[in-house]
Amino acid sequence: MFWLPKFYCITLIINTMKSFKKTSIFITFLFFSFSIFAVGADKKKVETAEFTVSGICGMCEKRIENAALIKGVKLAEWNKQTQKIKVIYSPDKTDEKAIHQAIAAVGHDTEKVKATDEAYAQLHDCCKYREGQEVH
Ligand SMILES: [Cu+2]
Repeated sequence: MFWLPKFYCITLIINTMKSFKKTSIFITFLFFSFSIFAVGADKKKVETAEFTVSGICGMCEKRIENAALIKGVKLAEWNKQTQKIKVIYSPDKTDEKAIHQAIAAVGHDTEKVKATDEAYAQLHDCCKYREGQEVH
């Protein structure tokens, strides 16, 4: 019976190859998860800030959010009821102060930067929040 050891030998080779395949799949998987982790760590370099911005209507919302979306800002969401804006930005490209200034430049006061009278005067009449108008 010469075929038996041969058979075992082949089975052994196949099994070794199978486990090698599994190992290489595992190693490949490990490698990819590390690269994904590395990319994820890189992309995680963002900061979130929330501060008060004065405004009263949907037009204000668009104006404030557009102004806040300067380079490096990934998300800007202003809520007229709470008067708060939430921004997500990359601290490598910009900072919170720059966002305050950009919003003030289009006529809206923030809790740190007041809009100039000139910028405020450019606002639409229904957006004149300093006149004691209700949020609408
Ligand atoms: Cu408005």
